[in-house]
Amino acid sequence: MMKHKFSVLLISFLPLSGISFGQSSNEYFSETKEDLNPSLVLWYDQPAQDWTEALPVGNGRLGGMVFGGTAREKIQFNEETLWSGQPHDYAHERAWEVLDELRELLWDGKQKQAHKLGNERFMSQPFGQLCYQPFGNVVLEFPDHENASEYMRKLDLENAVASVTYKSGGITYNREIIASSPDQAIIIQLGSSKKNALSFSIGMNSPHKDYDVNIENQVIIIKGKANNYPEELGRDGYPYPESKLIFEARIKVVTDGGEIIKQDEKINIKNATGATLQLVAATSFVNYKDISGDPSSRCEDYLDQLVDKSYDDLKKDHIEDYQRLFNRVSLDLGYSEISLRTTNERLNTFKDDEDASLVSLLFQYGRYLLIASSREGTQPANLQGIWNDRMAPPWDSKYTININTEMNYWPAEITNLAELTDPLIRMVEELSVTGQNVAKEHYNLDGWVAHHNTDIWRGAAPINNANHGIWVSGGAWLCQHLWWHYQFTGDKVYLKDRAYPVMKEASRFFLNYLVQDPGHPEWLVSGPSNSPEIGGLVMAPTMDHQIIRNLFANTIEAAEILGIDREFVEVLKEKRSRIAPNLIGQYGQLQEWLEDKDDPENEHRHVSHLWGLHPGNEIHPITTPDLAEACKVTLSQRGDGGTGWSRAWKINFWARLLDGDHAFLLLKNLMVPSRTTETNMRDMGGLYANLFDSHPPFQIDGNFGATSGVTEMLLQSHLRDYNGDFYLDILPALPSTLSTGSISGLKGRGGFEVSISWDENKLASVEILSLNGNNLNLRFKDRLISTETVAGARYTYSENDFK
Ligand code: FUC
Repeated sequence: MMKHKFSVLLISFLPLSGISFGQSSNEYFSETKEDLNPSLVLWYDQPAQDWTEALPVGNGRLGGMVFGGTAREKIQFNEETLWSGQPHDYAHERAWEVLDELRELLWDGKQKQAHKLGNERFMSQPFGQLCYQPFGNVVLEFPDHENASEYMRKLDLENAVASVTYKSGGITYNREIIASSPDQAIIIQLGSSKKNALSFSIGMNSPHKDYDVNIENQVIIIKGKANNYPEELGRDGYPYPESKLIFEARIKVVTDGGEIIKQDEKINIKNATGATLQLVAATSFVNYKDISGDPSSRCEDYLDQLVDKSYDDLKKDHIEDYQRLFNRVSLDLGYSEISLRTTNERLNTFKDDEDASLVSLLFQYGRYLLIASSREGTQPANLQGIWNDRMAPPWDSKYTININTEMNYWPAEITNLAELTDPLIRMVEELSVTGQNVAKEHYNLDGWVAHHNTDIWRGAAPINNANHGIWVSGGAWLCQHLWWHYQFTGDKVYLKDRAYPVMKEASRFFLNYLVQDPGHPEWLVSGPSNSPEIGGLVMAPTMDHQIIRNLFANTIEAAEILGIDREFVEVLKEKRSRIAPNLIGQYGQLQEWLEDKDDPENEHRHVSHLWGLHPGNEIHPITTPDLAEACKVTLSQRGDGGTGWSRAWKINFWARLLDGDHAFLLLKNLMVPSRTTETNMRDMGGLYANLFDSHPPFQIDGNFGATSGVTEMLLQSHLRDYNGDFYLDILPALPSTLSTGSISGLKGRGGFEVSISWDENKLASVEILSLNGNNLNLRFKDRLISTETVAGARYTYSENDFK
């Protein structure tokens, strides 16, 4: 494994003594690159040309992409509820009439006929779901600023502030952009180093067909109606529900000196010293069944709340709110001189220099992006978080739940952002309602089920094509996140009132859905379903069995904790014990299906049958060494490439296999510049200049998967002892490249906050804060410390304390 090429240049570890990364507004104009913390700032010396170079801000509901132009600044923005369509039930009436026939066809080896019948009789109506939409653009034009020097734009993750500075005509101009959650607005602050030197125009437009722009006093208003679902994306004759959402955005302009002049659809500012632009936006969306909201009154209310607030007040409240979440975890992997280059230069050479601070930056960027795209009360982060500039976005920028949405939330609990799972938990609760009708119409069963995608209308029926759309485990997989939230927080009221009822109904569906396998009558199998998205419709894909086993186990444990549903628990236990087991095939690989038909040459991006290794917990090198070995064989066959999210998942797999260096190899394979912006399944994943994950094209899951993967190298907590107490596995997969560092504030299952520092692969210290007073099992390199704990107490150990 490569060593730090620059280890001699290592300057220091955080906190960097004597260097302050804080910045007050008067220091602003003199900032240099040495002032920027390389683990917490993305920066560039050129404006963004492409959207994937622009820098994202977000408050969970509103998202903005800041291009940072000098003569022309563009901030492309989104509001998370602006989707095409309207409330819609996608279930296909009486689809269940062909269910038995589908199973028979598959058992008879007639997959083609099964696909045909599935597509004719079993699919969602329409065949696809609706798409997320861009909202608009704020355009600022600065006459005579074409020739700029000393240009810098950056995104500061410590404060969640995007900014631009440059000189033009001897004057320094600066801009800051924040997306405030407490104030529900995107704020653009503009300043200049000379009094009355700031002149520019402000305009706003939208990519939707049906909208208009008006100016009232100092406010630009756009009102419109969402476009219909793009026809070029429609795939069948069944009409896509017409778009019904209306929207409105307003920009209020407040200046420091100068004049405000209205001109056509723009506002011109002349000779000001500074200006604050307050952008608010809303749609008529209330919830997945109700779109009767009034965007005008919503925008008015948002602006009213800002009336007495200065930019400094807004910024202060924003930073306080953001840091309450962000500051819970800090990661220090050291840095060197090369870390002081622009972010795009650092990305270009990471493969060779392995600059550890770029790893910390990517890790924290994932946390930043989650805070920016998923807050209590908002929609969950979709395939692009909340950032989308396309009317026909890739995969509709919706929620693909056969890996992508779940990956978005992998870092939430473990990196101490538990409350950010609220939107996901609510989405699952809503799916448990819409999924009931799908269970009825498609399977004639009680309980609920969701297939491989959902949208803002909470579609749960199988979409796109029978060969991959008929996949029954989407809802069951999502239930794992409901259970994790309990495991990390210990919140029994939440377990009883929210998680358990949803998990129980999901389990109820599978109890009667599983069927006996004709070849092995002792086994229960899933089907018709598929191993995402490979091999077509089948009976008995391994992944389904792992997910259903996990769902049943969690439901059983939840019922036992709550002391309810004894008989139901007995039935679950009995059925669970009969679900087809994991099998090892002819090459020593973990079988993807019940038949031993894996192709060792297949490098498909999905490696779904390793779900039991991660994010599941039924395969572990210590408890099931043979299966863990088989996972290694499978991973070696699939290779170390793939789309962005596929590489990110493999970081997590290798970390779970306790192989830190291989996990780091996958991280390196993700941390390469993406070679294309277009949709291409081939080996072209990586990162864009703004460190957005590239599928390609941009898809945010890989960012979150990377943050989770780095965490899994440093702390794991899914293994349990005979009493059910968790092991906190300290540095279980530490890559040799990251041999020195520290992390604070990670969360472990059972209610523990964990801080670790290590030096040249030796554990310097581990500090545990016990939140719930549970028993503590610490594991470091196969050595153990076990102790009872008191809630609120801290426990500190070093390597020598482990026996
Ligand atoms: C699944 C994946 C694709 C893509 C899409 C959004 O279908 O197979 O690679 O990530 O979701």
